[in-house]
Amino acid sequence: MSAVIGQDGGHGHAAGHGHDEHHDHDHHGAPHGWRRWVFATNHKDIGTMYLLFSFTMFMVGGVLALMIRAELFHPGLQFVNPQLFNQLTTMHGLIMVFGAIMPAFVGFANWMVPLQIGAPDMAFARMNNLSFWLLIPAALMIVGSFFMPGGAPAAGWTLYAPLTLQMGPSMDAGIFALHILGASSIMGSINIIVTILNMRAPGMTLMKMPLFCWTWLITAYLLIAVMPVLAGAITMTLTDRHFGTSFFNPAGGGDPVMYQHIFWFFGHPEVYIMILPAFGIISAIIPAFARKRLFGYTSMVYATASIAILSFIVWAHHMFTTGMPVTGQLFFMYATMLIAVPTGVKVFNWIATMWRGSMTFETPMLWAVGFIFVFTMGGFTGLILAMAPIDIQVQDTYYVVAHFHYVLVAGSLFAMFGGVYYWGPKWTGVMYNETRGKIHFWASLVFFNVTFFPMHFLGLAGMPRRYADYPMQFTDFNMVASIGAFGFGLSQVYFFFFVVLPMMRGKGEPAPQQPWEGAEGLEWEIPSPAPFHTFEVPPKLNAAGTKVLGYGLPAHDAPAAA
Ligand code: HAS
Ligand code: CU
Repeated sequence: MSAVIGQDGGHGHAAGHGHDEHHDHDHHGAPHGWRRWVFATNHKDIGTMYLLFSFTMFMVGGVLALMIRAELFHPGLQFVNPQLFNQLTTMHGLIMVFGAIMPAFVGFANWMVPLQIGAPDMAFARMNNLSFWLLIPAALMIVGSFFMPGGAPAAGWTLYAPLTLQMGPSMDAGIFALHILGASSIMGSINIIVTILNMRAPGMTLMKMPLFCWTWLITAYLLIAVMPVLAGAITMTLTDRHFGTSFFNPAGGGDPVMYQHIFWFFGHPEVYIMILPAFGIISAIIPAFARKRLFGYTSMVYATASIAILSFIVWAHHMFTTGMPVTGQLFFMYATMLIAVPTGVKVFNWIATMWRGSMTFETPMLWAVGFIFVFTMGGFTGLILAMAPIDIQVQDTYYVVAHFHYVLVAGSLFAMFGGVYYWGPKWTGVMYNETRGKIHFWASLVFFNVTFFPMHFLGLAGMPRRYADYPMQFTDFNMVASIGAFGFGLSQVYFFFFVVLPMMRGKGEPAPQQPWEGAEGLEWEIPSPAPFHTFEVPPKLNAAGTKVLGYGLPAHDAPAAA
């Protein structure tokens, strides 16, 4: 981020910002001081802020997780009381989903979408600024809710009724924060859609666009479709709490199961909102280090769209134990299993891309290959949960906890780490230390599995989730999981101090314009670090849309000579 943190003030030489013989090199550089960030309208700066914000929230959510694991290290209550434990699990989920994973992917989109399509910035630069700065009050309200009377909300990240109707004022703060986060997400999504549809460089057709942009285009539509559904669910919760309605309050004839239907109609697409951009990052990394073009590009696009469309008809696989009729169970079971097909297409295409490639395993590739193994494992347990007779046995046990951490931590998060190592040299202008990157990867992979693999067996043995205590027979695997969790947490502290900070401070080998010889795409056609302004004049592209042949509008588009 040195280029955009002001070291060279974005005065990187002109090659990347569309200079031609008439374009002078002395364009205005990055503004200095706090104004640069508070009034940021540059997609790279806003991307940087999103990424740093989400890493901070990842650390906060991680501390809550370590408090949970400390308590669960041994049976009995040692550190927290059950009420605080319920607050910890609720806030860990809310912070990781809405504070860490979703903003991180918006950060990647801000940095990479304009660069990958040859656009000078996002379409609505000021709305982009607002999308980011809304996160701060929302985060302060969510984290601050621990210190409100009655403590933080303790109804699960799903904010289930009728529990939410019994919570203190922090529930209202949580609802307000989620409304703000939803508004931020919707604005971010509108920005991404308009940028991709309206601002691609001439010749960059949709079917030539990098898959990362495709996954985000589809994710953005998902977000716009489902964030209002969440807003509806939590607004009805608010009116039940304060305005005498009884949507979900059984005491007034309301139905808590209706809340679950509305929440999961949002909630399941939401989990795909957290994985589709990850698929896009993996689809960028694997071809680069296999030195082969992505296998089945078109089928990848259609598979992504299929996953998104199917995600609207599977929501009740989270509700198999709510007394659903068998016909309902059968429908949601088969519809959910169907999703394995397009997801499988993606996994097979990544494997086919690597097949007979000339592969090297620099750190980004380690994360990508690690992702395929552990995400697929999480996908398979998802399929197992999709089978109602099995789910009825393990619903609300640690088996579910294992599943979603394999797809979210080893899925979404591993892909993000891969993306930071892959695009970080372009963002900061320096290379990370390869040895340290490999230490971070292997420590994370090992400790992740030590933490969450035992949870499959705890769940199969019947250990319920969201309990502060458990009977003696679950002790061993909980101890193993807690040790793994602290190892995983320390691995991320290592990542921050030994990989992220040095890169942000420009400490490392200078990054060449093209650090990865097999990588293709417009982001590798500009200098490292990326100059403050890029593609101010539309680039002329090669047929594949991966190389810049020159700058300037195509003859027929050039404005008529004065
Ligand atoms: Fe999930 C619960 C089912 C993917 C996240 N999931 C959760 C929760 C979260 C979450 C956060 O059906 C807990 C929420 C809470 O707090 O209660 N999930 C699936 C299925 C998939 C899936 C079928 N989940 C994700 C992703 C997530 C995520 C991605 C976040 C990033 N999940 C469930 C179910 C529950 C659930 C139940 C409720 C459990 C309960 O009781 O509460 C699929 O998208 C996975 C597809 C991927 C694969 C692997 C790759 C495919 C390959 C092709 C070969 C496939 C074969 C199988 C051979 C399947 C390699 C083909 C078989 C066929 C039948 C076609
Ligand atoms: Cu689901």
